[in-house]
Amino acid sequence: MFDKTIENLLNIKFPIIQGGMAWISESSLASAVSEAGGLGVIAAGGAPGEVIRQEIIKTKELTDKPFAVNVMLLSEYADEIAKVVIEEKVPIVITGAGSPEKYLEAWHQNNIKVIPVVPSVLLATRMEKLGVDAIIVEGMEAGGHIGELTTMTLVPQVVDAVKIPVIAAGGIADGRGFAAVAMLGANGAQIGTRFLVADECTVHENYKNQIIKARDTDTIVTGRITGHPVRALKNKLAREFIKLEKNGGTVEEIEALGLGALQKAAKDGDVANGALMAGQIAGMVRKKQSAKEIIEEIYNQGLEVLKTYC
Ligand code: TUI
Repeated sequence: MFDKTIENLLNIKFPIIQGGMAWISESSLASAVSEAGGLGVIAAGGAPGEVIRQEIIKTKELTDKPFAVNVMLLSEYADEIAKVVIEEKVPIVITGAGSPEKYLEAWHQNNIKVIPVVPSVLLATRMEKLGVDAIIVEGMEAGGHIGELTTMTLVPQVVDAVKIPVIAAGGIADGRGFAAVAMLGANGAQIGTRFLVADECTVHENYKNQIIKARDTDTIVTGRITGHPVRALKNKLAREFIKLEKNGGTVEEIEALGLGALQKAAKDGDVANGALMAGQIAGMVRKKQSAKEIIEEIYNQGLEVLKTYC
C-alpha cells in the first residue's frame, strides 16, 4: 500500500513509527516496536543526556534493529542529547517543537538520518531546503505539544509542497487511519497514543487505564496563550489550566502549573494533578496489547481496507 520509501530509507519492515512520548517512550517500548518491524523511538523529552545515553545502551542490548531518539528542542538539555546521539551512533533522530538546523550538519556528518516533526507547510518546505531526510507532519489531533491544522488538511498540502518522504501523525490508531493517510499521499504513519497502552510501555498503569476509559471528547488543549499548546485528557489539572487562562493568569503562572506535570502522570500515576497527554483518538484505544500485535493488526487491517477500494 505504501511505496516502501520509508521502509528502504530507515531499513524497517513496516512504515509505522512509534511516537516519541516524553517520560513514556523508553527502551522497553522502543526495542519492542523495532523488534516487531516498526521504528521504535526513545523520547528524550526534558531528560539529561546521560539518562538518555543509558536508554540508548539498553535499547541496543534488546534489539539489533534500527531505532530513533526523539529530541525535544525546547529542552534545556537539547545540546547534550545532540552529542549523545552521535557518540552512541544512533541511526535516526526525530526532532520536535522547533527547528533542528543547528545540529543538522553534525548529525549528517555522522550518518544520522534526521526527521523533524512539523505542523505546517511553511515549516515542511523550510526543512526540505535545509536537507532533512524526511518529515513527520503532525495534525492537531495528536497528543502533547501541537500545531493548529488537522491531519486531514495538513498531509495532502505538505505532500504537494515537498519531494522528500512524508510521514503522517495525529489521529491514527488503526488500519483505517493508516490506509487513510496512505490515500492522502503519506509514505508512513507515526502513532503515539495506541502504543502508550502497549504491554512493553512502562508508563504508570493508572495513565494506561485513563486512556482505555477515555471517550472521543475527553481531550482538551491548554496553554495556547503561552505559545505552547498541549493536548491532554481532561482532569483536575486541565480544569485548573483553563481556569487560570480564563482569569488572566500570567504565562509564568501557567507554565509553573505545568512544570513536572507529565512526570507526575507518567511515573507517579497521579491522574488528577498530572498531565495525561493523549491524542483525540484515545477514545478508540480500547485494549492493552503487545507492540507486535498492535503493529501487525494496524498493518494487516490497513491492507484489507485498501484492497476493498482497489
Ligand atoms: O513535540 C511534540 N510533542 C510534544 S513535546 C512534549 S514535551 C512538552 N512538555 C510541555 C510543554 C511542551 C512540550 C509533548 N509533546 N510534537 C512535535 C511537534 N513539533 N508539534 C509541533 C511541533 C513544532 C512546532 C514548532 C515543530 C516545529 C516548530 O517550529 C517553530 C520554529 O519556527 O522553530
